[in-house]
Amino acid sequence: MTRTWKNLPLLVALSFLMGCDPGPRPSGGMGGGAGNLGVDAARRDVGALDGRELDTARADEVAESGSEAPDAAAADEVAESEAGGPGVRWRLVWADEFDTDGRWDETKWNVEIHPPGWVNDELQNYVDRAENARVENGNLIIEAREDFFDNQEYSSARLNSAYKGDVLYGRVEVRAKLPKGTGTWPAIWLFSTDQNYGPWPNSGEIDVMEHVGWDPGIVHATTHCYNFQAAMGTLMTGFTIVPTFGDDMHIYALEWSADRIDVFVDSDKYFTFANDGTGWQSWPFDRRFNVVLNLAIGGSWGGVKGVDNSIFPVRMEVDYVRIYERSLYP
Ligand SMILES: [Ca+2]
Repeated sequence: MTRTWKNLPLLVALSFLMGCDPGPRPSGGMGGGAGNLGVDAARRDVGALDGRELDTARADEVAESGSEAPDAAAADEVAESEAGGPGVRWRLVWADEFDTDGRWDETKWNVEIHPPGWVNDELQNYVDRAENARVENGNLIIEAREDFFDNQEYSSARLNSAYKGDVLYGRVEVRAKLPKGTGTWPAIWLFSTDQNYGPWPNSGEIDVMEHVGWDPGIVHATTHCYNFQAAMGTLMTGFTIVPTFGDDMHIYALEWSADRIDVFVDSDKYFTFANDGTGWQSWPFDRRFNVVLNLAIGGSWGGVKGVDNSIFPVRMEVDYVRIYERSLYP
C-alpha cells in the first residue's frame, strides 16, 4: 500500500500534505496500540468463560427497539451521530452501567492476569483484586498503585468482554475519566476475539482511546492490522485534544461498519479508517471483537518520560460501556 494522504487520517493527512510528517507515535514500534505483541488468544486469561455469545445475551437483556436507550440524552446523542448516515438510529444490545458497588460483573467481564513486561515493556502487574478493579459510586474503577503487591512495584487491572460482550459492527460507547500523571497509559480498545487471521497485528486491533500521561490532553485512536503497522511506517492513527480528560467524563466512541471505522470523542469525529476492499491484510475487521479496558504504567510509549511515583494511586473511571447495533427500524 502506497502511503498517500488519501489513506491517512485527517490530522496526519494535513501534516503529510504540509510536509510535516508527524511520524509514527513514539510507541516503540510494533508494540504500539494498547499492547498486543503477538498475543496468542490462548494466553489470555479470560477467566471462567461461559461461552455465551452476544446473540444469547440479546435474548436475555435487550428491550424492544426504540425504547431501550437508558436516557433521552444518550438516545439523542447516538441518533445524531453522522457516520451511520442521515437518520441512522442505534439499538442498544449490550451494556454495563456499573451501577452495583463491589466486584465487577463476571457475566460481562473477564480479568486478565499478566506479569510486568508481558507486553510493550510495561511495568504494571495485572492482578485480580479489589484494590485494582471494582465498581464504586456508579463507575468501574481501574486503579494503578505503587504498592509492591506480589513483589512487584506497580499493580493495575485489565478487563475484557471476550465471549460475554462481543461486537461485530455497530457503535461502542465508553464514558470515562482518565488518570493524570507521567507514566500512566490508559486504553479503551477492541481486540479480535477469535484471532481469525493469526497473531497480532494480523487479526486486528481498534484503539478507541489511548492517552499517555506525559503528553496530557492528547487522545489517540489507531487501527492495527497487517498492512498498516508502525514498523512499516504505515500505522493508521489520529489524535484530538481533550483538555479536561482527567477532570470530566467524556464519551469515547467507535462507529464500525463493513466499510469504515470512525472514532469520536463526544461529538468530535477525529479518526477514520476505510475498508479498501483488498482483504484481511487491510481489513481484518470483519470478525467479532471484544472490549478491553486497562491502565498500564510505563512501557514503550507510556514510559517515554519515566514514571512519577508521586501520582499513585491513579484511576481510570468508567461510567458505562454500551454496545449498539444499527437499527433496522425508523
Ligand atoms: Ca454508571
